[in-house]
Amino acid sequence: MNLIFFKAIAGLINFGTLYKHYNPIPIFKAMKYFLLSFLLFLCIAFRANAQSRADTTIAFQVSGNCEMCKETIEKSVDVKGVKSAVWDEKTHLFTVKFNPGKVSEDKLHELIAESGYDTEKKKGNDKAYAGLPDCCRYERGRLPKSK
Ligand SMILES: [Cu+2]
Repeated sequence: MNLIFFKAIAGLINFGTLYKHYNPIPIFKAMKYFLLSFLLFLCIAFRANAQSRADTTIAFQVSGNCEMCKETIEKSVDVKGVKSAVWDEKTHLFTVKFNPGKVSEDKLHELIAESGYDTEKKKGNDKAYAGLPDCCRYERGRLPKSK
């Protein structure tokens, strides 16, 4: 947003300077063109902004066993930008809705791994895994697939 305002101000200053030197068209016409192009610019800028802030939903595998795992996994991604997070005990599929402008996909993997659980991309933290209750000691080494 700062850049947008900087550009808008720079545009205003440029306009004034140019107008003094060339005076090619009546001032009202010039103002109209300037305002129109400025509005158009704002529209484009806001649209680009809105698009980058749209929520997205992804799903990936996270190891785990039970209801308690579900709680730990889902709570681990309770950060700004995450709208919903559901881990399925049977399929081990973790479905998360989040805002990519506020939190990255990699960060989500990181957070889950920190809580002791393996994800498709990141191995769970060993210390955190050792601290899990017995029922939650899932079989390790099945994930991550990509490494
Ligand atoms: Cu568990």
